[in-house]
Amino acid sequence: MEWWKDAIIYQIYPRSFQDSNGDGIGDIPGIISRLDHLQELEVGAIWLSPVYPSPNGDNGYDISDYKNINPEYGTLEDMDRLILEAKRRGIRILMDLVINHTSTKHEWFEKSRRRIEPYTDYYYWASAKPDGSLPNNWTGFFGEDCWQWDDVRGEYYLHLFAKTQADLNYHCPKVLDEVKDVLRFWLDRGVAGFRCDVINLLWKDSLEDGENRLALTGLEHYLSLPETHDILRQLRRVLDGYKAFTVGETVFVTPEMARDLCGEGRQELNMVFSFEHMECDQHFVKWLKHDFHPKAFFKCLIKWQKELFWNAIYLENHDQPRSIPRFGSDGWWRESGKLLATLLLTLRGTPFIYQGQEIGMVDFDFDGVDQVNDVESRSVDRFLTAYHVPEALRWKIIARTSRDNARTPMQWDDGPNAGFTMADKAWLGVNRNYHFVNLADQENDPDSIWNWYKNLAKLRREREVLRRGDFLWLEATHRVFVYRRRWGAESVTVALNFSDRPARVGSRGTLLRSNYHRDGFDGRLLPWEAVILEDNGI
Ligand code: ISL
Ligand code: CA
Repeated sequence: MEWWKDAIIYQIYPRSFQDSNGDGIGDIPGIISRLDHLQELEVGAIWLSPVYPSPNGDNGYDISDYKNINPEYGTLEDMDRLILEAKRRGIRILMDLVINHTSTKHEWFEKSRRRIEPYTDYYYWASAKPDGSLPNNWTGFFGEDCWQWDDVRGEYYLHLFAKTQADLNYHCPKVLDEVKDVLRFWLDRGVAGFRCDVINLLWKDSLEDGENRLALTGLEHYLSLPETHDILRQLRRVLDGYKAFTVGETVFVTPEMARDLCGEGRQELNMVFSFEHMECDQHFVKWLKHDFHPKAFFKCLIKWQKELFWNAIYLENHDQPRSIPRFGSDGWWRESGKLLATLLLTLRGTPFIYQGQEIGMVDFDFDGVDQVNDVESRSVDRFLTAYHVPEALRWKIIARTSRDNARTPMQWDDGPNAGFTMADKAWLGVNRNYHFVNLADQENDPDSIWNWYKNLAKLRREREVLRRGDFLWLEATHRVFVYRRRWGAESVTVALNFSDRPARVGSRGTLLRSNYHRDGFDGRLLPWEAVILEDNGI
């Protein structure tokens, strides 16, 4: 079986993981110094959010040089050392491949805006409509329009994300050659594969107006088009030479679209990050949240478990608020943190743990938008201000949805700045709760969230059924989720109580794990209890 079907993958947001030189910014030597932590968690691979040179308009998702390392994070030699030191611990490195767009500071863009060949058509350039309005009516991912005027070129360029992120034009064949070259550059250095940023948006079929939508007008002109599949198959040919792995970040995908992107035999991606389960607490767009209803969440997970043979499983990443306040309960922090860990590590697919999740980190404790760095949050704040939304409401919306909720520095211990940096101040505010949410404390506490993650990682390694077994749901009510994993003669049932009240389930069996101290299981679950049962005689 492919290594990635057995592995747990850990996502690092380098800026916030570990600072080694006291400038307040996480870096590669810092990551190297923490590899033992990841080895203890039995991590098989690390997905590194971008570490390339970048003016940080979107913290690395705006790349200005694909073949180098951001000096804030270190050097190419540091990167080589990271690959080597990780390998010594049985850990592979996955790079973030951001090829829908580059930074407007990239040399390609600088040349394209000056019409220097062969770069002239590397981006989507267009002039205003005859009436002087923008080239089309599309709207961007960060809540604003997606055309920016460039004085040098005398045209507009397309940017589906921030205006410093110009979309690459794959109608120009040279662009794909460049990307293949980037792949080879990193694969030759020993990386095991890539997480591919917004990979289902690469191809824009035309720049015509889109049908008006509440958000993302124009989507039908670029969402998972056949030419994008062609591009992925071409990239796969390069990747196959190295037996490399890819997981695609794919926005707005249905299970059917996902199967076309990562189904066996498609020769495209190995798995995708889908978003549907992350959208079940929102109306239309992520900024309009409603209460979390566990049942809708369970139904969505069931649908994806059934419809896809294998996929990426995740509850957190650098774009999403933390999972405990969102799907669990602050009041039952420890119990619900362990329950969510149980869900993540017992569904079928490859689990992704996001830094800090393994110690139950929660959302930021900022007081106002001036403490927020996230380009998306700032853009949304401008958008809401333009619509005269009062400040208090703006802050409420942003505090609940900001991507910075997941980007505060990793909480290693209860020393200054949580052990993240020796600087007086970290680049982004450290959560003041680090005095009681930190790794060092949890290492000494057998009942900690950290020890629960470790324990489940071990169970997953020991029990093939948890990795390969098929998935069958047994109960999915407004607060209880029960499912079974089966592999040959092995059968294990997982029962989760997503509520502050006791609950009952129909399943019985020999107790393998509970996030409470108990000897046996009679069908009664305590608040936020998670149990794993060995099924007898099924
Ligand atoms: O934040 C989001 C999820 O709610 C999305 O709108 C997000 O922008 C989208 O998932 C794409 O994300 C990826 O590409 C962006 C970058 O800002 C994100 O950090 C990255 O994960 C542009 O490169
Ligand atoms: Ca640093």
